[in-house]
Amino acid sequence: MKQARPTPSTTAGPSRTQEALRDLLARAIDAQRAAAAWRLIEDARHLLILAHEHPDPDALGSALGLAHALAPTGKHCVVACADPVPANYTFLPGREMVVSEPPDAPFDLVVALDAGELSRYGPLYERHKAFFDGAVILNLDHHITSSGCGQVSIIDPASAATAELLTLLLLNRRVAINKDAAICLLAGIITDTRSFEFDATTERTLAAGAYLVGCGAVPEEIIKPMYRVKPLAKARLWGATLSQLRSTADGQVVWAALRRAQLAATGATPDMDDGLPSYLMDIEGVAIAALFREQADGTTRVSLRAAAPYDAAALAARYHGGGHVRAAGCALPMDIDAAMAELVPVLEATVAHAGRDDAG
Ligand SMILES: [Mn+2]
Repeated sequence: MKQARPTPSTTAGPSRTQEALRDLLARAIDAQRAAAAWRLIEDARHLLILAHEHPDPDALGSALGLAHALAPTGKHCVVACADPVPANYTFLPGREMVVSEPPDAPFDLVVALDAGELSRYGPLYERHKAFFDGAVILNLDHHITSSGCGQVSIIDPASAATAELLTLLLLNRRVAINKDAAICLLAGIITDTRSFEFDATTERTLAAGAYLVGCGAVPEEIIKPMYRVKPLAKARLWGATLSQLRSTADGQVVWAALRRAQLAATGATPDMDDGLPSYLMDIEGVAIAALFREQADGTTRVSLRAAAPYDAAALAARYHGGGHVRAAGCALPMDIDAAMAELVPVLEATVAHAGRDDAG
């Protein structure tokens, strides 16, 4: 037997849950800082809304979400980004309105989103430095390292995404979040938390997500194109690579080789290994994972992943590479078989030493 699901009311206004979430989220932002931000927005008619260069869905979703929410209030919004919208961001309504070169309009406010330094807006900033350096700027971001680049800057590291912060800001002013705005904002939250998985996810993040779902955004319509849909060639490439997967040290070290012949045979492009190192790392019992990629010039690139207590960056540094403790990479000036013969014993020795230390 199945429990009947409550059918959402379509005629009445927001549900009690929506109202409760709205009030909770509206109060979750510092009132004075929100008021300062709204003073800038209310004084402006023509807004230039910026997403940082090499945009992710949080940058673009925040920019488009703000534009969708402000459009009904009579504001003229142009969304700009130095780089084009990635082709797989099909879930972002209004992505076709993002420009790489702003029109010659009398902008009276720049809203800079998801980065706290103007240089992060890339060539767009470089080309119009004089304009941006003289512009009134509202800066919203959630990166703890951001210095802030606006007359008003709200840098809120407690937000898992700029889109979360923006949701609070809009609700603080009781600005209606229409369906298109909700989809864009939810896309920012979902992708910056990898579907609410990363530890930046808080109760408030989920509450903002819940509110946006209540506004008509559907998580699956973001998650599926972003994380699950893949080209056939990519599936074949992964299959070819994974079928040759090797392991040692009782499965604590795994590695795979991605050869150029596999790319040719599967019709895949080199970027289609994206996600494969993490996939290796998620194999049960794995402490260190390596993906060896044969390069056109006969050298080999290696992506390394490590679980605590191992340090991928330190391992990569031995070969003049770098990165983070959990994920790093290096390039070896030798062919792929020589690179595996060189590096795999090092990885094996790394876990073996740790094993001895445990025993000792
Ligand atoms: Mn972000």
